[in-house]
Amino acid sequence: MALDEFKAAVYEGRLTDAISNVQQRPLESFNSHTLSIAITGESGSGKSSLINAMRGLCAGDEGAAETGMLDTMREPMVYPDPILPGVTLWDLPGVGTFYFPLDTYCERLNLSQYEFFIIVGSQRFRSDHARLVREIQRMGKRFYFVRSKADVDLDASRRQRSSSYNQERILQQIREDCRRGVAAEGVGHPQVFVVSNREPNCYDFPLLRQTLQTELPSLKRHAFLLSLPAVASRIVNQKKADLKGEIWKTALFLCLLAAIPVPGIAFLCTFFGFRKHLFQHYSSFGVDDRSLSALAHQVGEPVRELTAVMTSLGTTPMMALKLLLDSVGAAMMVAEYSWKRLPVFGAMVSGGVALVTTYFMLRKCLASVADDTQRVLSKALEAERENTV
Ligand SMILES: Nc1nc2c(ncn2[C@@H]2O[C@H](COP(=O)(O)OP(=O)(O)OP(=O)(O)O)[C@@H](O)[C@H]2O)c(=O)[nH]1
Ligand SMILES: [Mg+2]
Repeated sequence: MALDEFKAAVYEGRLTDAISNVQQRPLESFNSHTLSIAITGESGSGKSSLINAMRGLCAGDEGAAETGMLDTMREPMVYPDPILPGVTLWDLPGVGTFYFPLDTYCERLNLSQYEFFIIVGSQRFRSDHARLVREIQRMGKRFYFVRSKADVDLDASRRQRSSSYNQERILQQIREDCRRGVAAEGVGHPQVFVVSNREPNCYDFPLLRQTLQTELPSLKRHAFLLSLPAVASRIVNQKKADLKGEIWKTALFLCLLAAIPVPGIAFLCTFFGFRKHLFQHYSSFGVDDRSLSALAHQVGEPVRELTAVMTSLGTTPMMALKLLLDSVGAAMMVAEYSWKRLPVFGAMVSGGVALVTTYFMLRKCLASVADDTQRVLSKALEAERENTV
């Protein structure tokens, strides 16, 4: 229902309404949404074991993920979370193996299809982890970093210096190492959990479960926001297709203006006619100056942040003039030239040239304004996501 309202607002060029529709939705309303969580990380780090532990299962239990030292996993496997509603846990193959080298891992596993990530590492923070963090950040998605096998580190440390052994200090050192690594990739508040998949009641495991449960509505909202640019893109393209039918009429009108047999007046009429048409597009898609200011205000961004992503023809008269000179102007010169020599035939030919040229130019304008609308909306939605991190 809320999505229908969003779509209608985008179609009608009411971009502020589209955004406020999302802003006003209470967090609880996202409870019914789903969330696909990808568990990724280096091979053998304990991804499958983490999923088993989160589901309250042990290796070998019925329905448990396969674990072990052999690198046999080739396809992602999906498991439902038994407690968190709508959550699916995706067990991904390990990164950096013969079959899944780091360089092609993200594309081959199509990481963009997942909405949230848990990166699992069982050693120090490494370049593989950094690469995954960067990729997830690039997609505008969120993640937790889970450092597994804490029991192994604690055992080793206890054996090495039993007299000065301090469990909490060692756990803190591991947390700090991971936090430093994640933060170095530009993550503001790294969420790091040090766990043992063999002892799900110890260390940060209970906190991991609790944090995921508490943050679930906001993670679902974030995932929903991330899905909106694709929805908006479909709607804007639909509107573009619907408006295409009108273009012939406008082209014909502009060509009639261009045919006024007083050269200077013809040019001015065509110029202002064209400019008016361009402005109509900007305002019907909701990216005219006034609408952009309102939208920028609503998402708390300076308006230049929104206009910076607009690559289309611009709303300024000078831009309109340039376009006109590029296309209609050329056709009009043909018209004026042939008018003098072959009054009837020349006028028909040049009229046809002008009509076709103008038609394609107007189509280009429409496509550019539609593309701009998608970029502006994506930018506004990105700002909205960042506002609620
Ligand atoms: N001591 C200890 N061993 C663990 C822990 N987590 C996993 N293991 C062991 O590490 C080995 C690899 O665990 P998996 O869960 O299969 O690792 P994975 O990341 O799924 O491995 P791939 O799917 O091959 O990439 C298994 O022998 C697990 O029993 C842990 O927290 N502590
Ligand atoms: Mg596995």
